Amino acid sequence: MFGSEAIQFSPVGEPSRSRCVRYRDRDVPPTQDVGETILLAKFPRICYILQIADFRLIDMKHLTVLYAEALMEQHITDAQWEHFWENGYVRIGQVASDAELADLQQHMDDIMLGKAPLDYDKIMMQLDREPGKNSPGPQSRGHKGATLLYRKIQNLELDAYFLAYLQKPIFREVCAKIYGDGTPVACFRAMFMNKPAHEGTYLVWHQDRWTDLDRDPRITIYTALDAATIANGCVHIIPKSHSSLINPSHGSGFLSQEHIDEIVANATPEPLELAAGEVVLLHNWLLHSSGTNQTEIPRRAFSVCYMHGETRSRHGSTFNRVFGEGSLSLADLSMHSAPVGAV
Ligand SMILES: O=C(O)CCC(=O)C(=O)O
Repeated sequence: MFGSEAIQFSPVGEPSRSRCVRYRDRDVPPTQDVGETILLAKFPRICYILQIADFRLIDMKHLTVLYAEALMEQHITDAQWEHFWENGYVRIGQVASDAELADLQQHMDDIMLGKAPLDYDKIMMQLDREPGKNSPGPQSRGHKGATLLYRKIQNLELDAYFLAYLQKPIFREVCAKIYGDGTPVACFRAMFMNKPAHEGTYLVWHQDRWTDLDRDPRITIYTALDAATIANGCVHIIPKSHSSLINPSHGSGFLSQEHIDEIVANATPEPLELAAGEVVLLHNWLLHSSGTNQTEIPRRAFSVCYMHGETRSRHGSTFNRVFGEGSLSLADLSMHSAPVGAV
């Protein structure tokens, strides 16, 4: 994984790809102001924790940041996994730092307002209301105007801020648990779901599975970008409903009215109220639905469906790998501005 040359930071050097350290498949740019360099061989435990080859010379300040991050890394406990398997979901708390969360919130608005350095022709964007109609607009690529009234935005793995977030080590750990260690993982969708203030569209009860795929994705990681409450249209779930498919012939796992009358009416749906930044792991077959926003606080969320990297689409859609060989990296995004702290 690591080259054989020693890494030495030039005292005047700009961060450059050739000087980047690879840390868990990600390029980590060196700090700009270079301090003392040290020989990592003197610190075998640090090398072990960071998975950095010990023949490297590395900037001391940079190393300290990496080390602190590695020690603070979150992990999912056995009790949380038990909860997930039994109930089809589990809360894992906030993963982004407060600063990262603020960046994601701001950046999401910038994307909607057409101000982000993105190739908008590659981003699927859907308005919550099509102008002149009382229903959502088409789900198609391209910017549809500078407004915060978007319902859904997809392909966010092509955005540097959201890619850095969705590739966090704890999410890799989740995927390894679900699909097996070392299994390549692709992103079925990296999606913004929004209930704009005083707006929003009812989302019918469904399971997240698609007949277009040759196998079902099994994990969605859902991050609230704003506090989600009943009043602003949080997701509702039916715990323990993930053990079987309800309507396998529907292309997107939506339930029919008969299923809703029979299953949902006899279940006890729970509102998934979340704090801003809070993350929930959702089994893809967990029944869920969401309402509209009765408040002036938007209900923004970022939802990533991770699937086995070899999943194929019957209609020829292609997907980006996000973990394992051939993964998308920040360096692959031609028009990106690297997020602060996104190492
Ligand atoms: O955020 C919502 O309202 C629904 C999101 C959803 O259905 C999903 O992430 O699969």
